[in-house]
Amino acid sequence: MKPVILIPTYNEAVSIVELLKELLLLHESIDFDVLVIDDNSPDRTADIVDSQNLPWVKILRRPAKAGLGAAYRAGFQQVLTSASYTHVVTMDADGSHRVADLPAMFSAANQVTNLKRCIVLGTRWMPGGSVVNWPKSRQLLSQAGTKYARIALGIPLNDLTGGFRIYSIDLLKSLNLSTMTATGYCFQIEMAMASVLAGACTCEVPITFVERINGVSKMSKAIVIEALWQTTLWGLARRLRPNADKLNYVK
Ligand SMILES: Nc1nc2c(ncn2[C@@H]2O[C@H](COP(=O)(O)OP(=O)(O)O)[C@@H](O)[C@H]2O)c(=O)[nH]1
Ligand SMILES: [Mg+2]
Repeated sequence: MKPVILIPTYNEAVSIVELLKELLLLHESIDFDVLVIDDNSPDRTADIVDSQNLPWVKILRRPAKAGLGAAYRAGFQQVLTSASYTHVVTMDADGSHRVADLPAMFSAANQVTNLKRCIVLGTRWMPGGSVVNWPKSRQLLSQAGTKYARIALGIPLNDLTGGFRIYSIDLLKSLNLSTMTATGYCFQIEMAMASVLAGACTCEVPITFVERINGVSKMSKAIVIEALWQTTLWGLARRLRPNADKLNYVK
């Protein structure tokens, strides 16, 4: 197993240094690379990552803030050009996704290694999963988002809006990433839907999500509206033209 961890950043100068410190400890026992995808953060997140001088950490510098979905798609395209990776991890920079949960997720990904298309979801809303220091309003929004997407899209998973995941390279290679439309956080819902359409083996691992200590959330009303609108459109499309989605998302 050789994973690469993709970490999108926008103004995460303090958080990313803390996260890299924790990843450095894990790197002593597990061989992985990191790709930080930075949208030209004004707080110079990318330069600060560079100054850490960690040979296993690379940076993809993008010209301007263009949303989480666009950042991840660019990161996927970059790592797919390398032949050395077996899995791609997606992880927030702000400490909400704990390094402590990674070993269990890696081991879940390893157990299904012979099933070539596979997605492991770090899940908050299942037995053993939890959320620390998130206001009740954010918890309700996240739970309602997952429930709505589950019903609208018929995806039998418990955390469709979370971004702590592992994709097998074979799964990512089987997807038409360029036809994906989500710019914001609903990219996570679109990826879960596309993975299920690609026939991926799915596995959920309970995680503890801890609200950030440093920096500020980039969540906005526009992101919530995009998610609601897109999910509704995807749901209608699936009902009206059930096979078109698969042709659109899966190569
Ligand atoms: N490159 C990039 N990263 C982003 C963008 N929006 C959010 N992020 C990153 O995505 C992760 C999750 O964002 P965050 O603000 O913590 O959202 P929240 O946890 O839902 O409040 C963090 O690492 C952010 O820095 C963006 O437009 N571009
Ligand atoms: Mg966060």
